[in-house]
Amino acid sequence: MFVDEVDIIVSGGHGGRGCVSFRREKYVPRGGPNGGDGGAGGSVHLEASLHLNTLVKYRFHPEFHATRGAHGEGSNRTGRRGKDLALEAPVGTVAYAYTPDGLRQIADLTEPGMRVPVARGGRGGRGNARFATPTNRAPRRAEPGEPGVSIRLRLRLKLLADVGLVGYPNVGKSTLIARVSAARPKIADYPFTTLAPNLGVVSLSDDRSFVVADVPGLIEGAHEGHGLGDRFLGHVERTKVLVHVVDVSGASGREPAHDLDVIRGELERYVPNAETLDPDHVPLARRPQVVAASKIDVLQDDARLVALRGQAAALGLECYPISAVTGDGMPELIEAMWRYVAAGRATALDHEHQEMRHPVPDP
Ligand SMILES: Nc1nc2c(ncn2[C@@H]2O[C@H](COP(=O)(O)OP(=O)(O)OP(=O)(O)O)[C@@H](O)[C@H]2O)c(=O)[nH]1
Ligand SMILES: [Mg+2]
Repeated sequence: MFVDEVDIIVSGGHGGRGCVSFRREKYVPRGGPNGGDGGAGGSVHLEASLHLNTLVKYRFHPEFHATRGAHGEGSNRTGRRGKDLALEAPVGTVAYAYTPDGLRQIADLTEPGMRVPVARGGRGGRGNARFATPTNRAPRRAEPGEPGVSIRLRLRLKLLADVGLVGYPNVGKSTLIARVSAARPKIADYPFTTLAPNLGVVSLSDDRSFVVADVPGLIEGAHEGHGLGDRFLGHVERTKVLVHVVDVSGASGREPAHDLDVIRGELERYVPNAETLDPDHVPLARRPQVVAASKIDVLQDDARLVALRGQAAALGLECYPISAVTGDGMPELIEAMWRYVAAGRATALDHEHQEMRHPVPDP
């Protein structure tokens, strides 16, 4: 099951209690205090994993505690620290903390292996050895451990892809991603074959690679919940270019130029979740877009392709006729994708540099 949003509660472990104890040994009168400190509680971390692609494991098991620290002991023995707890989440997961003013982003797992603490364990209490002073050489005082931080988090998976494939169902989006990457999504001749997004890595050469996302098909009215709805568009929110895959073969019975309009209309009407929106979000309808006229190997009538080309040109969009089955036109489409990806990455870098030069002042 594909789950891309869950709420969980995470708690760091309680710190161990400090100990009250005195050294007692034959021939050592008034040995003095030797109560050790309690161990700190374990912390909860989120850890980005490439091996997961859904948050489903948190759906039915939403509470996590790191272990508590052990109590201090006599002979100045500090209690053992509680064990940290690492919660694995797919790369692309963003964590938000619930605050009185709404959700606040606290982690964005952009790289595999990235580990971010989300709930610290409590400090261990000090043992009585720490309270000895020249005037009180036998303190009977020790501290309790502190409780760990406990917070409620929203986890939201927002796939990290450079290119998003959008279009009606059955137009060949999954066939396209299977052709250009090692992804092997289910492909079949009926609508809504794909029920969850798929990612594929396209490698043109060592330093030219990018990630493509194939998302479930859209239909007219998706923004009102028709078909599978438009919620999967959340997974192309972080892409740099959208590729409209439009079937020009005539087999769908629809007009390709009209299909393009409908999908662009759905992009226009897509309302992202304001609470979990990236700060530099550009509305999907304003992202760079390219048209892939698909299934040209079984093109019945040239007029459909001509009409789609005209429509794309009128909108200022490049149009690439392709067949994901025979491979015709694919190299040109991939090169075009790369151009947009490279341009998008350059702009993103520029922004980072700007921010470094003009850092936002602390409030
Ligand atoms: N002849 C031909 N058939 C194609 C081409 N691309 C895809 N198909 C066929 O079209 C059908 C649908 O392909 P998919 O890749 O599953 O389509 P999709 O867009 O992923 O569909 P959904 O997952 O339902 O949104 C399959 O039977 C494919 O074999 C193509 O370039 N030429
Ligand atoms: Mg598909």
